[in-house]
Amino acid sequence: MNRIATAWSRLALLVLCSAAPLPALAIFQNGGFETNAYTAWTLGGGTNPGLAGAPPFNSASVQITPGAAGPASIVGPGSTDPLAPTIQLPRVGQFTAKLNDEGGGALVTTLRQTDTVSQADIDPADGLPHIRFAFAPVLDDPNHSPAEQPYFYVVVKNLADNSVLFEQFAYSGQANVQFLQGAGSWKYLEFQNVDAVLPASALGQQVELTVIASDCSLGGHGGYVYVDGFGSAQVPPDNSGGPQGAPHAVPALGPAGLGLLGVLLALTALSMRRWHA
Ligand SMILES: [Ca+2]
Repeated sequence: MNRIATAWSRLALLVLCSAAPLPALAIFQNGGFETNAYTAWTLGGGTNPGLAGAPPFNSASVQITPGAAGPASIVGPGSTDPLAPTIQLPRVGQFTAKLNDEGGGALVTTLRQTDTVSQADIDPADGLPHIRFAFAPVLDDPNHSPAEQPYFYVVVKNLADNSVLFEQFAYSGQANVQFLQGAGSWKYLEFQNVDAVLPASALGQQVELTVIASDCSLGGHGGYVYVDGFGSAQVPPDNSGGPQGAPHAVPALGPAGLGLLGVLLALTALSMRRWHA
């Protein structure tokens, strides 16, 4: 009887072990905000005491004084932005997240989600995991000192060692970012597609994505950022009916003015070097 029982448990174990693994889900739940809510995301924030140090700013520059979270909303079909009239809303699908708002108060809004990088996040084109999304910052430009300006920041950290895998930063009016002129003193960028290539070692690791949108630190000027399409797949073309997949949202990427993406790629390369040295 014992031998039969053992045989049965071995068979059961064999069946269990040979069962096909569950297909891994691509990174980030509700990455497109299509629940018309911040389901699966954590909103937070506080107030902005000003950035630490001098440009170029990075994760060490970001300071948040604990307090109530800044505003956040979701924009839906038919939305327009009078401060940034050429932004196409919503960006992907029916809904797009809007972190922070037009008002001042030195408020900071943070958006965060932790997830595990899986095989489903590997792009067959290069065999590496990717995190992709689209963002469009709309920031008042009161011409304060750089550390006092409204800003946008996004970072992907590996939670195992808190290393920065990817980061992007821009403050309002930053000279090497090709901001468009919005209404009044507002500046903005049309949606930019971001493709963050993670190292192969990120596979199986927990990563934390954080997006921050901050007012100016002096309290009088607002700033916000639209974000959408978080995941590992290519961000689909927008709803503008324009050329499909054309990088029309990215301001001129000439070698003399690489602008935001050039700076950010350099920042990324720097952080990779720093953390993988
Ligand atoms: Ca969406």
